[in-house]
This record gives sequence, structure tokens and C-alpha cells, in this order.
Amino acid sequence: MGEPFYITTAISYPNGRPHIGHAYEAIAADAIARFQRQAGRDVRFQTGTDEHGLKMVQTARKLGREVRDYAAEMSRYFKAMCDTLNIGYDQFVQTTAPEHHHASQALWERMAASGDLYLSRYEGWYSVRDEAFYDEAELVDGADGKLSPQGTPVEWTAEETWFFRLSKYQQPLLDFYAANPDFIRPDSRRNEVIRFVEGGLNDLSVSRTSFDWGVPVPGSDGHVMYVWVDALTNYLSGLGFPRETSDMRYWPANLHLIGKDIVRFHAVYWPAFLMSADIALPKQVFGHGFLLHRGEKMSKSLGNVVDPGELASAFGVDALRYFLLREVSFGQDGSYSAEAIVTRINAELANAFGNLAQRTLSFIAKNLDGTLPAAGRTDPADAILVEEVVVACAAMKAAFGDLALSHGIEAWLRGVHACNQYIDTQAPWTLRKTDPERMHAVLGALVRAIRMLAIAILPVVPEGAGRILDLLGADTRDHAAIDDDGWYDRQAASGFRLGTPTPAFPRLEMPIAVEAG
Ligand code: ME8
Repeated sequence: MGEPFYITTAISYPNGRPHIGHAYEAIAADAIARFQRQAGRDVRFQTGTDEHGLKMVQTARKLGREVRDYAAEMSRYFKAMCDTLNIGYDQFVQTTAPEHHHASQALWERMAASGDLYLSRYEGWYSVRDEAFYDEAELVDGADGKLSPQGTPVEWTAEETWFFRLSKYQQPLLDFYAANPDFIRPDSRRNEVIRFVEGGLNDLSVSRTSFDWGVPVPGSDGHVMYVWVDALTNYLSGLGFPRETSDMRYWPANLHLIGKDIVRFHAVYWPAFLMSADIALPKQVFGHGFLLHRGEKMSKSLGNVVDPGELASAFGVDALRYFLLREVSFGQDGSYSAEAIVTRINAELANAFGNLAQRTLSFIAKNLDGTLPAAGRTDPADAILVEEVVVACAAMKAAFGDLALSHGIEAWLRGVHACNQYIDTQAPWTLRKTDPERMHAVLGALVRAIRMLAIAILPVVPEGAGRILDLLGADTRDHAAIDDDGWYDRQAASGFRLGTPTPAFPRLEMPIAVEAG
């Protein structure tokens, strides 16, 4: 086993079914987890649902449901989404689990032992939609009163609560950001956080008494923890904290992958809680952008909240995964629509790569009875092609290692395009009659290239790329194996035979039903 790599998504509020934003985050995290596994890391990938808080209470009440049952039911949709989208998580945390309560109380007790918790009276603004407290100065004027900086309604709350001495951590946090320039990414988020912390930190209200749906504060009847205190603790509770389990080797986390709207909680509150509890800080928080439908923010009232399951059944899981990671420059907002998905998938996945693999492999199946031809008469163009693909795959690896996902896929496409140009120039279908020896060498170079390209793109499109590799009998799928050019000769010498391929990445048609929404 290699060095541990612990990646987490945010845990989602199960106050409704998952939407495409949840799917986007899960897909990105899954691709990174698969990529790091290929690179030999001992990966732990965690996701889950954030089941406490006033938003859950109010939603369940509106629906006339028991909040516990409602949370449990909706959480199942999030799990099902992961199954549908090929999200290979290792742990799915639900914050209503007794072990999670226990972990949150253990963290609380450590913060109390540091003298960082005290009882006082809270009076201020709260947004239930964001589950966040805001300073008066941060609010903006809306048509019907004050709104949070995120544009959500706020209400005045006044109650006795526990406070966390966040103010004490202003300087330690600024020092930490300065010493760890990669802690918050991308840079735009980092600058926002630094400006916010430099502006001064007020102590944070960390318990509520006006409802009881949450983790009870130890030794303080009537108080439940502020939902973000317990929610953030999921990253530890999922490893067994406070027990010294073997899974604790994954702490500190390498990457908390979250959306841009919740960077403050992860890059300010969470490290402050951990400093107080004397626990190591995560290595990186990456705030990805928002996914917009045709450039507009999704909202139930606009009727453009598309169910990721519907998108997956309309276009295919691989196609959805590829589109989202390719289309959106990681870290920025992105837009999706059925036309954009169909256009992108047909051009790149179906035509450029799928067709390359399908044409080459079915030609071998049909004309050579599935046997991989031995060397044949080589030409410098063959080695040049293989080298171009090696370089493209290496560039993709470097980009993925740096979370530049769409740039990585772009680099990969350069390898795919090189193959298509090579086919056009070498015209193996013509060589069949005129120069079979030369055709053998061309097919050999193409099979080598297709195998490397399939391994490289596997984290993005595990199903289709996996099928191509299965067909080639290529079992080893990690980066160490990718440019092992002994593979082809061994495989050809072993007498291996390809089966008849079916297209791994079919062309898409515009579905009417999805666009109607
Ligand atoms: O914030 N595009 O849960 P959540 C991309 N429970 N990402 C989006 C998005 C969109 N349109 N909408 C939401 C919570 N997200 C808390 C997290 S973590 C300890 C607690 C992202 O269900 C959002 O930024 O509102 C967040 O990372 C994730 O989806 C869950 O959002």
C-alpha cells in the first residue's frame, strides 16, 4: 500500500433529493480518488449526508414528516445517486449515527478543555437556508427585508448559547494560511478567506436551544450543537475518531472538496476547531464552482433542478461524468444543457476516442481473427505516435495531480487526435490489400496507443474505458504500467485474441424529455 490519500466531499443536506450540483461534486471527487489509486496511493474517499439543523427540521415540518424518518429516506437517494454514477466511496457518513454523535461530543470536550467554550447570550442574524450566522455589516437589502450575502433570507435570533472563541484564532489562522499557501484553492477563494479573517473574527455561537434536532452538548441540558460543528466533525468521525483506529492513518485529510459557498466553514471554522482540539489540520480545501443550467442558478421555482439520475439515464453515466469534468474549468462556475452535453460527447468521446477504438479493434477482430499482429514492417511514424501519446498521458497525469481536471482531459485529447491523424495518414484499411506487413505495424502502434489512452481516462469514464481494457486483456491499469511498451509484445506473443467489440462510447441523440424541464 502506498502513502495514504484521504479525500472528502461535503456531506449534503438531505432536505430534498440530490441535484446536479451534488452529482458534480461527487463525480469530481470520485475521479480524483480513482486517479490517486492509479498513482499507487492508499486512498480513502468519504461522502455522506448532513442530517441535523434547522433547515431539516423546517423542511420535514412543512411536509408533515418526522425529521428522523425524512432524513433517513432522503439520505438513501444520495446513496443511490452514488451507486448510479459509479461513485466508489469507501465510507458514507450519516450524522445521525451514534458514533458520529460520540465523535462530535469528543471534539467538543477537547475544545472545552482548551478553555475555548463559554456560555453567553447570542443576538444576531441567522440564515436557515445557509445554516449560518451573519454580521449586520455583511447583509444586503432585499425586496422583503435583509438578505445574507448569499441572497438568502435571514431572521433575528436571540438565545443563550455556547460560544467558541474564534477571535483567539485570528492570528494563528493568518499565520497558517501564510505558511501553507496551498491550503485554500483556488486563489480567488484563498484571497476571499484571508480578507474575511483580516477583517476580524467574532466569537462563534456554537449551540442552539430553540430546537432539539442535533447532537446534544455534553453536560448542558437543552443545548444541541450548531449544525456546522457536528457536520465538520464527519471528516473525523468517519475514520473512527476519537478511537485510535487504523483508519486514523488517513488523517489529516489531503483534500476537502467542497463548493465555493461553504469555503468559510472549511477554511476558517474547521481549522480553528482543530487547533483548539489540538488535532492536525487538513492539507487542502478546494472550493469548486457552481454548476448553472443554461447560465442560470438552479432553483426549484425556475423549474431547472435536473435530477442527476435522469441525466444519467438520458445520456449515460460515462457521458455525464466526462461532460462535467471536461466542460467546467475546475474551480470556476460552469453551465450545462442537453445540447452542450450531446455536442461535446459526440465530438470528443464518441467520435474522437470511441470511434478510434471501435474502428481499430473491430478491424482486428474481423480481419485478423482477433489476434494482435506481431511487429510487421515499422516506420518512424509508429514510434512518434506512441511517444505523442505517452507525452499526452503524462501531461494529463500532471494536470490531474494538480486538480486541473479539464486541462488534463484536454491534454489527453491531444493524444487521441494524434491517433486519428496517424490513421488518416497511414490508412491501415487500404494497407490490408497493398501492404499487410505495414498494416500489422500500424495496428500494433494503434493498439498500444489505445491502451494507454484508456488507462489514462479510466478515472473519468470507468465503464467505457474499462470495457476497452477488458477487451484488450489489459489487467494492470495503473500509472506505473501505462507506458510499459513491453505489454503489447507480451500480449501478442501470448496468443491473446480480442472478442468482437461493441462501441464503448456510443453517439448521443438529443433527448426531447430532458429538455422539456
Ligand atoms: O452545504 N453546483 O450541503 P448542501 C455545484 N451540508 N455545487 C453545488 C451546487 C451547484 N449548483 N449546489 C450545491 C451543505 N453545491 C452542507 C455541507 S460539509 C461538512 C456540510 C455543493 O447539500 C455545495 O457547495 O447544501 C456543497 O459543497 C455540496 O454541494 C453540498 O451542499
